[in-house]
Amino acid sequence: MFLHGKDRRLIVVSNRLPFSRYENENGEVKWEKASGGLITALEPILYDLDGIWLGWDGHSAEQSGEERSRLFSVKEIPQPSNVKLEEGKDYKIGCVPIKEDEVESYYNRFSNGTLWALFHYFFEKSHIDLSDWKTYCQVNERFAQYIDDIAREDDVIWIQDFHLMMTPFYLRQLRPRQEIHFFLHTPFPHTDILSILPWQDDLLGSLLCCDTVGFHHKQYLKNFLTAVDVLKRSREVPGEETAGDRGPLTYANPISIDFKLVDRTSREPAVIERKNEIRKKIASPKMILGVDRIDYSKGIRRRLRGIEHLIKTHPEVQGEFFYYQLVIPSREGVDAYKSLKKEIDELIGRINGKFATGLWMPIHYNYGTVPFAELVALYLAADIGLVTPLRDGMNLVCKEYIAAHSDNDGVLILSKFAGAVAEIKNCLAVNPYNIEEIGDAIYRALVMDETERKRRMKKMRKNIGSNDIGKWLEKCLNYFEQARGERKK
Ligand code: ADQ
Repeated sequence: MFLHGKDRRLIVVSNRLPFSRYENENGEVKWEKASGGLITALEPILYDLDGIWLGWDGHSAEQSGEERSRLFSVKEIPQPSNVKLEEGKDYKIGCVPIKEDEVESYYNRFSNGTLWALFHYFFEKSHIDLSDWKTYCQVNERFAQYIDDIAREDDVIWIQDFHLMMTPFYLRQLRPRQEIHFFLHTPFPHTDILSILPWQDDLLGSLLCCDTVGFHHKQYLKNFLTAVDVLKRSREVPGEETAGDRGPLTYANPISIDFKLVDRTSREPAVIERKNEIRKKIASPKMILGVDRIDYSKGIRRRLRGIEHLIKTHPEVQGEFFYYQLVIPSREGVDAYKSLKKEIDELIGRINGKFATGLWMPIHYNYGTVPFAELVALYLAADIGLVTPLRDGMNLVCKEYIAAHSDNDGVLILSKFAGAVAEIKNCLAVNPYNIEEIGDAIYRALVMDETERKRRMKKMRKNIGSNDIGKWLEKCLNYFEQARGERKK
């Protein structure tokens, strides 16, 4: 993988860096590795291309002017215990500061409150507030200024996700000739939903300032093109003034995972041993696994009620399975997320209280991040992967589950509203709003014979294995190249 051009560097820009900085009670600066879909997908690319990652380090403080364009090598960061650096590989990071009140307004309220909710079709949760929109623009403009500080003329700027949708607009004003690309990791909603946002024209206008705009799914691309069409027919497009008359090249390209890494890890003797240990501990014939960032869009509550439905309709399964829900803490500053953990705790308590018999409990729950090898061991130990988001741009957990099953066994139950379902034909697809359908699909997975399980898993592995993160990047870079060619004409 390479970027065409000798001195061309890849600068990935996202709201959060893959490391968070914080100060402990003695005032010492510490770093912690963050997790989430965007990091899982992009970090291997940064290592491979020796790139630069620009973003917020999670620490709400102003930086001095001289630190502003400082780039750190990831090797310079005092390594937290949960980080294993890739041998012989490196990339650089640059920090964009965000003040405390901006964190609340730009990050918690506008990005994670307004935009995330709207883009995942939870429009009633989407809170519309002019002052938050202004802070969003202010922070997006700062990101553009920081890019302007470090970028060379030939660098490829790749802005990521819904937190930074206005950055292309500000950057284009500073850098009329710079190569600017954008990729959205969430769904792009239908115009009926998008039009709820009073500033939709500004967001669209900003994306039109890019050289390319990418989405996970062709439906999201279609929604974007429809919105642009409506905008063009209704009024002057704000971004076009600075973008000139060339519009961006738009594409759909489903993101993936480092399949080989997960597959290889699942074959390591220590991981197999750990998987055997997990199986021994659970003492139930079948294990079902759910792995999610805590988020109302992931459908955890309905999934738990699906399990309740299963036990009610098939009491004979009591003692025969064990559901393990792994939840990674997320967006603890956002109101809609604060109550979610409590609701999940209570629901699990209620279901366990109702159905537990002797030493058996249907649901076990872990709230926290687990190391990569442990996650792979859990995937491998699970007979059933239960992935039921109410809406998800892509979803990498289902792909990790498939990649970890180097034993060619296991059943994947996957939401019809996850972008990934378009590529994974041999899963059991469910409507995640339909509790009965989830329960019935689990039952079907529990009783599925080995031949069918293996037939399905082999097909899923073939598909995901041949469309991994390397392929995704290659395709994105080809689109960049194509846009570059068109620009020269
Ligand atoms: P997310 O919403 O974060 O990503 P997802 O794609 O499923 O969702 O990725 C979650 C990642 O976090 C996975 O790699 C998973 O292994 C990891 N993870 C989850 N729980 C964990 C735990 N307890 N310990 C350690 N790791 C854990 C966003 C979009 C998705 C899109 C991605 C990439 O919402 O739709 O797939 O970006 O574009």
